[in-house]
Amino acid sequence: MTNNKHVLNWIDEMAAMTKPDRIVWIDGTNEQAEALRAEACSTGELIKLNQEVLPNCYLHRTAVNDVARVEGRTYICTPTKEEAGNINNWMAPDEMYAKLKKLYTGSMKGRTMYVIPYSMGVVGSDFAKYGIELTDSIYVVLNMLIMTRVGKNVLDALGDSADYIKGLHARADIDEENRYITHFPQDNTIMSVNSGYGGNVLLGKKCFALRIASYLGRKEGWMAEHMLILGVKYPNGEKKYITAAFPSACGKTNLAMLIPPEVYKKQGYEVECVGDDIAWLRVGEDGRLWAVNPENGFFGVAPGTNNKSNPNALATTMRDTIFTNVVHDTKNNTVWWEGLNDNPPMPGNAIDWKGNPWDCTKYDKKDKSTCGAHPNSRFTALAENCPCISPEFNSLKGVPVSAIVFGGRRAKTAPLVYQSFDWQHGSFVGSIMASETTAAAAGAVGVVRRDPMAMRPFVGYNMGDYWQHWLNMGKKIPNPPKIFHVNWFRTDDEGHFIWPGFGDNLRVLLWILARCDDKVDAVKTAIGYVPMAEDINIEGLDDVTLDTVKDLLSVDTESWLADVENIKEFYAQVGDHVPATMYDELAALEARLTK
Ligand code: OXD
Ligand code: MN
Repeated sequence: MTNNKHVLNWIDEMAAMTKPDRIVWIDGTNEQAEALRAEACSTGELIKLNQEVLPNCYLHRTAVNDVARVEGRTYICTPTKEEAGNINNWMAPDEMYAKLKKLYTGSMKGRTMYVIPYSMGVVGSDFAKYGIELTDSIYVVLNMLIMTRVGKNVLDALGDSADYIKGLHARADIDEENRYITHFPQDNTIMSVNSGYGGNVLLGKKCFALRIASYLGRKEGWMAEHMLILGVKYPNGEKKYITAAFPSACGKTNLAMLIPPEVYKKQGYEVECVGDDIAWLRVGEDGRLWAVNPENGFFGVAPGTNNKSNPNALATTMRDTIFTNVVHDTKNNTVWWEGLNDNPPMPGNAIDWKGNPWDCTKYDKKDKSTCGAHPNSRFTALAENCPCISPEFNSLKGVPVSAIVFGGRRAKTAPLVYQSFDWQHGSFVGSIMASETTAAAAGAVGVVRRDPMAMRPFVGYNMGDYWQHWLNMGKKIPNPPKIFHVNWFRTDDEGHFIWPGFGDNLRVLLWILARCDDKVDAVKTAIGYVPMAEDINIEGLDDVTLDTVKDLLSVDTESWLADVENIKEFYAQVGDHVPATMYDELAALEARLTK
């Protein structure tokens, strides 16, 4: 499919090491994909689901020891440890290459090596970056065909260039003890071994589009962020775009596809999804920041997805989808997961994510081992099948960003929404992002995990340098987006969520966009600009009064001062690359709180 010597030599080298029986090039055609699906069904790697209810949908189960990303075994292999920083695992490139060589050698004997040429971003666009993934897993091939743009046109666009990301994935023995997800940013190389789980093996996603891309972005003057992208369409047809970063399990996919509350729908408001996980951001010729979603599909968490939480995601999964580690309803040959509906398949008709008969009557919410679907079970679905996919999804130049929103899961500290004073302060707000786990049963507040810009596991270099890159970018954007922070998860004293969330989050997004247009005032507080309670529209909300909103917007000095101490500890952990500017912002926050 190509005469590119760089590509051919590298594949020869990898094949000489892994020793596959056959090499198959993936051309992006439906005929080839169909043949691979049939082959995977014949070996049990995939189960073909009810084609009338779920056309072109399949079920896959991973090994039971291989169900999630493994941050502890994810490495950034820069020449020095300092470049990778304290937050990443690091190993010297030579040492890691030597270790991996042993694991890869002969690992594809008796297997087929698939060559997947893929693009992150629309092929030929300014944003696009190309990759080639070599893998011995049909599951990976079929997922990559959904999550990225795959085919011969990628090789044509690459031409004779050596400018592509090399990715080698081998399932080997799915041995946890020898599982490695490794990145060599200086070599444009990703190597993953002993896993078959999506986040570890779909190398275009976290490995390339975040870790390697963040490294490239710093070098080349752009940004790769763990952000959804959505468009709000106003009744007059005008559109504004927001990107938002939340730690995993804070509802990014739900926000990206939200359905406006009735009062807004009636007026003609619409929300369009551009992306649910990753944004690549560049400064446009017009001086604004522009965003594209480099992916082509959604790798979403299944449990909790239902007709109320995210009808658009559910609709997206109704065709052309690969489900991983959900319940198999063998009577209807369909799938089920916790939180889908109240009708789980009955004992005798249900196989759990491990492949064992499942008895839903024994399900106990507090005991994860009784789940039918793994809590991290997934759907891999095509973006183009999403009912609210933005017409700009395939745009070559992306969409202009009005607002960047950071968020976390905080029981008390963070108000429903606040605006940073400027880009520099906004970067600081991103650097202190955090989520709390609540031990609901005991009513106790759990641990705070700092997750700067939701990028803690995804920055391909030193976290302190990454923050400096944010500060530098602010100086390069003549007309930068405004930066906000939201918290949908404030609770009352009994631990109940106060804000309804889901579609009603649009009410907050509209305040944010009004601020971007200088159309609404705000109150200046120690942490930033907070809305006046009456400016958050609560029309049509039964359980939310003006007092509730006041409560949601309150800033509690005590808990913020406690947070400042926690931030100091975290900054110390990030180490001596933390920009002095961030320490200045932290000191300024503390001073405003104690004034
Ligand atoms: C994801 C994650 O899968 O952030 O998107 O873990
Ligand atoms: Mn993610």
